[in-house]
Amino acid sequence: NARFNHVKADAHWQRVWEEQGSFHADDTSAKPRAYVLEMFPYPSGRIHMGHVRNYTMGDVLARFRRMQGHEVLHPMGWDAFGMPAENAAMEKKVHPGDWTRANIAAMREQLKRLGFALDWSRELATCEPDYYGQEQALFLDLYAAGLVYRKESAVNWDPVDMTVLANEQVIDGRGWRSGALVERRKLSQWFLKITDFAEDLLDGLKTLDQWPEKVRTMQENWIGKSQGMRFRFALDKPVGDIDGFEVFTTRPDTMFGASFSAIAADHPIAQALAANNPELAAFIEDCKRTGTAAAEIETAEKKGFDTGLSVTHPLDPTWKLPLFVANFVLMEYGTGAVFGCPAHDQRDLDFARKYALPVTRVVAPSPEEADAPIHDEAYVGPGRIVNSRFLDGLSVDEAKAAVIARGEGEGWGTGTTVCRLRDWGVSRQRYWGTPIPIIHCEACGPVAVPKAQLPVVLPEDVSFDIPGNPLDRHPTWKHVACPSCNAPAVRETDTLDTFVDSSWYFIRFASQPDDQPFDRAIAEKWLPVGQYIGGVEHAILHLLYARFWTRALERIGKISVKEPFTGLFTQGMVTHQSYFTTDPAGHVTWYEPSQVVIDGSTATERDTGIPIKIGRIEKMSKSKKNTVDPGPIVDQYGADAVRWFMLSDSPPERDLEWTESGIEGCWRFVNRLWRITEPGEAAEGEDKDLDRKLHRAIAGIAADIDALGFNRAVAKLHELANAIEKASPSASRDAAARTLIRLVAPMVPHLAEEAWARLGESGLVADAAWPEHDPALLVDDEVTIALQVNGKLRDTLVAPKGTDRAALEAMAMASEKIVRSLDGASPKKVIVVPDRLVNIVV
Ligand code: ANZ
Ligand code: ZN
Repeated sequence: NARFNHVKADAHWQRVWEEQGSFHADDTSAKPRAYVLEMFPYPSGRIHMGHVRNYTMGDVLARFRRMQGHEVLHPMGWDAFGMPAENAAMEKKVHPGDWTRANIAAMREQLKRLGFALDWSRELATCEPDYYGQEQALFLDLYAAGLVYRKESAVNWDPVDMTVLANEQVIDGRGWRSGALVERRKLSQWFLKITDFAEDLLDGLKTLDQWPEKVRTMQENWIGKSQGMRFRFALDKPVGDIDGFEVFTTRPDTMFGASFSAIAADHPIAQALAANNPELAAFIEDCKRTGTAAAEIETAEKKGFDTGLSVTHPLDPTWKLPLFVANFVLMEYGTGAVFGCPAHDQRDLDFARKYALPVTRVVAPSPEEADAPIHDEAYVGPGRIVNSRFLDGLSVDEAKAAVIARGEGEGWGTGTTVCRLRDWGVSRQRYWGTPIPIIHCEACGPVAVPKAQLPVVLPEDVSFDIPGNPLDRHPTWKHVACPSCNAPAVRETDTLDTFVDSSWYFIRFASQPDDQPFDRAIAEKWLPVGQYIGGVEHAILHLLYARFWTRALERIGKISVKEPFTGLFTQGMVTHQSYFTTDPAGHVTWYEPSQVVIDGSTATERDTGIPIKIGRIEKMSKSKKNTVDPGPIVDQYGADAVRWFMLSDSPPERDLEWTESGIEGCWRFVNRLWRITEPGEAAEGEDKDLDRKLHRAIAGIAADIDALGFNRAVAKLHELANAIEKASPSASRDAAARTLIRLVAPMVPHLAEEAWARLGESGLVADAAWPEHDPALLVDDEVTIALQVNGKLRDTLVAPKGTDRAALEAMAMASEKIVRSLDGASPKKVIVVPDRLVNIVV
């Protein structure tokens, strides 16, 4: 009895919860609702410690809200489409569907063994037609509303594998599998009009006061709204019939620091010039090899081609600037053309140094630095304008306004805003994704698949023996009749970006009818998600796409929610020491923690005894082999010890280091809780000090869980457990031990149920109410208050120091002796002197 039998208890209570449907969310409940959601996992094969941490946090909150009397929706599902399944198909010759579903089954069992309070009746997997078919319906609704369109766009093309690569599959400009140099190709692809919502997505960020500041800033930067100016450069000689072009700048204040102008490789002027300039044509080809990602453009070497042409500076007709075609100017942004100011822009500076162009400072932090030379770093800080004629002495903002006013007055430029955000390209040339429900007809063009024909189901009989998209080469799947003219036509063989799948799963969790994506009324009862918890790696794309998709549905009248997640929390990572050896050639071999025996500060290989080096403490990852599989740990220590570990020590937003000694400590604490809550002979007598500690813990822990400060709650539980252990037998101690069970129930639910049952309490602790604290016990100092009627002392009461007038008056009125001496008379006036007396005048 001294030890908590986690093997028996875990299995038992998990079965009881399941049988009783304890965590089913009731759509029709009249209770206040709480929607607690953790980012659903990709079914990669096994649950990892990062998942365990994420889901434990959400679970504590979900269980706590239930105890507080909320109807809680806490669902789980699978983000089941994506490339790893196709890779597995290629490497292991297993069908992506079989691989994915087997992984889901294994991971579901692992999650169940952790005892999460999930409503499994709402489980969904995005790879099943009942999910993605509804997604196709939503896609068609957005298409009908003009929020989806098709456009030519560049992709990364692997010429050896003959396949399109995602940005993350391009490593140092080469295909990750083939090693071939990746090319840029243009393909017709589908886009969602997220840019239509750019302003609204920005405005919405201001309302998200329960999101980390950091995440809001990241989204803001990603949308990248900038104030600027567009103006025209006149060419000294026309190119064909083009005699000038527009540039976009966010720094019109630096106009007098200009030393060149540059256009993108696919700018019409560059294209026209290349027609009879093979050298330029070759340069343009070369530019295509730099990837499309912004990060790549930042780091790539800045290269240009001098066209020999020049443009006229709009503020001085005698001033000519050379015109380059440059690899760092993008056609997709602004106007695809810039003026370069090397002193105040790093890319321009790198470029100017390479091509020996002038560098003139026009912004100085102080008057003394007006002519301070610029070395390797452009000056991007604040200051006043220098070397700039009529702008000299103005601040940056004043100078911007002055140049815009001049340009608008003289008709060569206008002030504007632009966003860096691009429309969302959702086409993927992949098999394992949601088929895009479009049919291409030669006569009719792209035609929506009629809703009655949804879902467009993926064919099962596909092969991955040769590279490319299996949907494209499937013998029959794509050949269909045109829905509008009945002529032979072909299906779209692209599938949707998996970020589309995760853009609305939280709505489908709230309501999942068979015949439509969701029932509006029911979905709106649950949404928005009150608390969303996940990794910061999703801070930009997933959250932005989900916010967009929800707004798009709102715009077309499907739902009246705009912000899907009111509260967001991004948790830290689980880390572990890493272990390695290096051979004489410097080659590193990593060792799994289970292969290593540690003794003090030295480590050896378990089997061979060879010395091993102890590496850094870093994020658990397969490549460093420093992962710890939760499965065997749960077997050994039980779900509660693992959950407790996940909540202890580190603040939840920080990294948490997994250690063997740490989990052992947790296991010991779970056993201590088991002993503390052991029923005994009922004791008598008050222990005011313990009462006070208990009530402070109740209030403090509730506040901590509310604020997701799990480690603080854990610390308070440790303190309380200590206090109970030290206390002599008393009624207070019995009550505290009993209450402790409810306080730990969200964190260590199996132990709590077992202890609750052992005490003979009825029902489940999962269904019990969160204990109420007595505010009077939260303050140390108590004072005795005199209760008077017409100035005569009739009673006294003990109240916490600082109790307010209204509360004192209420307490006085509740005194039996006062009621008796009032004898039905109604008070004319009540005088309250806080901490002293209440005098009732009749
Ligand atoms: C002149 C200048 C001077 C600029 C200076 C910056 C600093 P953000 O703020 O990120 O939006 N730019 C404009 N269009 C571009 C394109 N298609 N490809 C590459 N660069 C482009 O960046 C706006 C700035 O990026 C613009 O302001 C322009 O350079 C450049 F001291 O104009 B700037
Ligand atoms: Zn047709």
